Formats: sequence, C-alpha cells, structure tokens
Amino acid sequence: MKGRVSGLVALVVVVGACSGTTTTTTGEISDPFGPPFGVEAAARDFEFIPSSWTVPSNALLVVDFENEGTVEHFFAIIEGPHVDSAADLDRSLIFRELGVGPGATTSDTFLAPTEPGSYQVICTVAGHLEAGMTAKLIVEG
Ligand SMILES: [Cu+2]
Repeated sequence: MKGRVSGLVALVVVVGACSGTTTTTTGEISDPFGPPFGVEAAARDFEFIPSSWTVPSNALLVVDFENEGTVEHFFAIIEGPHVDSAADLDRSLIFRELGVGPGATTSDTFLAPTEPGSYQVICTVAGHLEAGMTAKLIVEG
C-alpha cells in the first residue's frame, strides 16, 4: 500500500514537470513528410534522362543520380528564372546540387521545394548546360 502511494506522488511530479511544454504522446511515431518519393535521374554526355520529373511539393525526395557519361556531371535544381548559360547562374539560386563522376551513381535525400512550379535542372559544369544538359523538375502542390 505504501508503494502505491509513492507511485502516485511520483506521477504527479512527472506531469507537473511536463506542464508548459508542447510534448504530446500518440503511441506511435509518424513521419510528417510521408513516405520517401523516389526520383531516378541519369546523365549522359550531354543530356538528362528523363528530361523531366514530377514530384509532390515538400515531399521527402530520394534522388538516385547515375552518370552514364564519360565526364563528371551535376544535377542542380535551380530556383528563379530559366538560365541558358552556367556563366549566367547565380549560385545562390541552387536549391540542391549533386555531382557524380563518370560511371558512378550518387544518392541524396532532401525535401522538395514547398512552392509548386516548374524548376529548371541543369548541369553546372562549364559548357554542359549550353550543350543541352537542362531538364525540368515539376513540383505539384
Ligand atoms: Cu554535365
């Protein structure tokens, strides 16, 4: 009997210690971004395969980027106006960038843009965008 009373007192202390916080207990851990959304991308000399991808906004993206070419390539998602030359690119507009050497594959996991729209994807190696390495990431709300 004495043990029960002590337990009750301890519970009250714990609840009191938690007041004022926003902690909630649901009994299960949920992923606020939903299941990961896979994106398969490949680079050749000098194009992206495919030339567009459609993803949900704010989804957790798992991008697998394979380089089927003979030189290094990058997969860079650009925010802002369409660019025609890497020389014109303001690097602060790069939302996310992955690079991989010839014959290799890299993977990256990140959140898609929250703002729906069409985002340009380019290779940032000098001359590659001009040679045709441009694609689209379509973000749907
Ligand atoms: Cu390239």
